Amino acid sequence: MHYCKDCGSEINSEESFCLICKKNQPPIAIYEIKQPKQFTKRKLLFGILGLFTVVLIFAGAIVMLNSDSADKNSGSVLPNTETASDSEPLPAAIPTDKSFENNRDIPKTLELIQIFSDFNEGTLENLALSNQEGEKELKLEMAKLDFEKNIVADNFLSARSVHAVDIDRDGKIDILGAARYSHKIAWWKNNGFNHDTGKISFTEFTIDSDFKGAFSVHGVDVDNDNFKDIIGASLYDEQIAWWKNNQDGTFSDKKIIDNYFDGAIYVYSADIDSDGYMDILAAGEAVDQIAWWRNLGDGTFSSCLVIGDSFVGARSVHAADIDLDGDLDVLGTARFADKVAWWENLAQLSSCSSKNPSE
Ligand SMILES: [Ca+2]
Ligand SMILES: [Ca+2]
Ligand SMILES: [Ca+2]
Ligand SMILES: [Ca+2]
Repeated sequence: MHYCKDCGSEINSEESFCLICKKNQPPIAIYEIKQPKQFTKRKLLFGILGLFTVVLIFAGAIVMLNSDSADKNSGSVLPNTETASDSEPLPAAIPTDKSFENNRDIPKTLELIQIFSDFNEGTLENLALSNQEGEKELKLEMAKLDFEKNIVADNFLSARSVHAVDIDRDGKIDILGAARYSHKIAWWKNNGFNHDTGKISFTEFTIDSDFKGAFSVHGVDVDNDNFKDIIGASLYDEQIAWWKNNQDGTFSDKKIIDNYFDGAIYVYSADIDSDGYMDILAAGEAVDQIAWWRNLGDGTFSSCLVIGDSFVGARSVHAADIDLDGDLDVLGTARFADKVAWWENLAQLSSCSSKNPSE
């Protein structure tokens, strides 16, 4: 539809002549009256669904907020780290599941990012842990691993062997020693901590001062009276012997187990035959043997029983169940053969070397 620019009258859309003004008039405007916007069925459907979705989201948000509020007031005894501090602002994004993999806004638990240790003169100085931001640091001072020397005896000539057992059953560990050139077997009673000196004090008691070339000592309850007795090896006298604990801090005279075990240099004890009595084991450096003496239970022992022969320069002996079959096997070292060996306990042992006159 056209309109005359002078009188505003309608002009036929097919023409430009105004019937009122009687002259040609270009239209001053062209108005196009648009129809009211109509929704097609598809657009209407999407619109309804969209509105419904918005309503659902809004309703869901309200439910979540109510649920969160209910949890706060539920009286649950379980810790809730998210709500523990009401005064603190909540994180901007609260995760809806347990996956925090991509959410770097969530505070992380303490992470080990650095462990360093500084071994300085045998001392482990520090173990440090810190979180990722370095905000917290935990330092653990480790116990120093130093040792301080304390002299127990300073005139124990050619001291060769030491063992620690509670001789007098006072709950404090005492010390046994063997001195080759002093020919002595002795024990030092542990007197406990001395507040004046700041140290533990000991008192020496001689058990035997004529055990020639005393080379090895060991404390073991030979006669099952619950007091530790003493066994020893004499290199010069070639003896294996024991001293009974009289239960009053004194010991019996020497009791010979073997009077001729050539090069007796090391003594040890274990229940080799599992009869409840501690047997005696020894290394003979000159006879090149590892041997044992069965404890007969009445303070006496069997004759020497060889475990390892031709073990040149037998120097030490020990016992342990190496093959885990329930019995104690025997281990030994040979000084001149440069060997370490163990012998399986087969309960088939031969007697000692013919060098032993007791055989
Ligand atoms: Ca003691
Ligand atoms: Ca005893
Ligand atoms: Ca035994
Ligand atoms: Ca075994």
